[in-house]
Amino acid sequence: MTKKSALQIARAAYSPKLPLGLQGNVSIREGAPTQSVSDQEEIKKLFPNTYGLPLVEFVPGESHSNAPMNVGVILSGGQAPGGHNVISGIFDGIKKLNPVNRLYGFLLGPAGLVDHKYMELTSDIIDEYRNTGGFDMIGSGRTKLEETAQFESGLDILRKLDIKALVIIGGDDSNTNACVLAEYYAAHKSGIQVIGCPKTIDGDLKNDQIETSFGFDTACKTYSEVIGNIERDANSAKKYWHFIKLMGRSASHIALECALETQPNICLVSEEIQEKGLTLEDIVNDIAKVVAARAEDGNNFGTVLIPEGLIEFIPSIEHLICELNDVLSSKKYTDAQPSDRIDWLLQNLSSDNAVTLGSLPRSFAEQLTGERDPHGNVQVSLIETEKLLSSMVGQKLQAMKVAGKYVGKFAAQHHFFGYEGRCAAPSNFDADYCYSLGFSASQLIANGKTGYMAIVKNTTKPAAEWIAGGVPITMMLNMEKRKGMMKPVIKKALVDLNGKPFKTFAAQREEWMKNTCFVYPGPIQYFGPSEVADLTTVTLQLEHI
Ligand code: FBP
Repeated sequence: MTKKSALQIARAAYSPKLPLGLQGNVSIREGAPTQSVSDQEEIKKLFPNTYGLPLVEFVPGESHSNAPMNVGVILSGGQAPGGHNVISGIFDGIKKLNPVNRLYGFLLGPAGLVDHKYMELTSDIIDEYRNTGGFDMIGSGRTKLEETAQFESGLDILRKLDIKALVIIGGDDSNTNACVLAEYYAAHKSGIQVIGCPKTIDGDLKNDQIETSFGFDTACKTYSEVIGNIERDANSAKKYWHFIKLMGRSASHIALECALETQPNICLVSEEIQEKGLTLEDIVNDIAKVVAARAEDGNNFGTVLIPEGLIEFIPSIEHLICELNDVLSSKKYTDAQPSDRIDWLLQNLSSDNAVTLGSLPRSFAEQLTGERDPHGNVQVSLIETEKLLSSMVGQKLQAMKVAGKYVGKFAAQHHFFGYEGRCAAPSNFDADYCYSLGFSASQLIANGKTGYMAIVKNTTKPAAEWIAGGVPITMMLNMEKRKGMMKPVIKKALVDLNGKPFKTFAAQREEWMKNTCFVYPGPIQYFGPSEVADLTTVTLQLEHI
């Protein structure tokens, strides 16, 4: 048996809180038919069997008997704290419906379904993982479920195991795939239901129906704890500028939430940089100005938060990435198999993009032109923007010094916080939220729903007042260009520059730049007063109170 930490042992006994509507016998309340956020005609045509379904809500109800059923579950994409609680919520939910019900986990993501790799999740396995971080119970993966052969192979194993419904726990891409799979199985009258669950630390799977994706709360708290510690270190020694890159892929939600929690001197917000059309040089100049202004007050230290996806939002680099995505996947490039990728690209890119690529430090250009992920995205987590920015700021300050415009000392430290937060033990919020999502998924299944995502609303209130239900995934779709073709996808939520979280930050940042206003959030509290242990993110509070 593997050794457990004291916290793990104590935490295993935690009973996640459920909304009132899911605590006893449950009834379903259906709303009016829905439509997609845009492109209604096209999406209706693509999803004739799952379009227009009503929103549903679970409320206290009568007891009724439930026929036995087997359910399958898949963890898809990047890890996020709380995944195991979604699975334990599904498990407890289906066992409550009928104790003979069984749960199967497909291994290492969607590939497990296609390759028929699975395990039955029994109560002793589930109990080992209650309230733990990570996805290691069944593993995760990024295989895209999008081809008929994959759907058919999945169908074979689902039929063999007599599985009635499959729950896919994933981000926007995985839930889009869940929607396509639900439609396919409905169109082929396979009798198999597909339900999605909103996961991602990035916080970009949210809209009118989804208040937050699970894992965002714990990941941001984990990063904020460490940022707070760094700020205190900076304020103690007063000799380093810390450049801290934060995970989050394209959207800056994580950086913004951490800024609201820790009040750093600078937090870059990619969406604002794009809107203002700033260049890399503009960003460097702005940071250098803050460093110089603080140096005048004798403060040769500070913190800069940098969202992981920043470079994709700088217009000239965005254009370059667009062309790189096409060129690097073209036959011309694969046939050439150049020994020096950068030299080859400098000769084969359009002239503007070749100039941009040529202007970047070689190591950075190498990172930018590296391998794409299975969805065709640049792997922004591998690009060291924090080092690029600090070295360019250092050069700028040197030039300012020569011109007599800067008198301080500049020494930088670099950090990248990403993987550290993705498998943290879920906060009370994520433990409760995820368990409720899993329970909600079991009810959607019991009520014969397919093409739905499990949701829980009213999450800034105490858990008993949360409202559990389901949203048809087609309601969240719009048409977007992907790899040169228009595809139905769930609209990704970037930081809204008119939203309260950004405005709250923008109203205070001038003061945070000049003065030292650091806040030290400390570690996640799993036990103790509710106002500390059950606290949600500032983002969620500002968006929903
Ligand atoms: P998901 O979108 O799948 O939830 O993944 C989130 C994420 O953590 C991003 O923030 C990050 O850019 C990416 O995964 C890293 O991917 P990988 O785990 O493949 O290195």
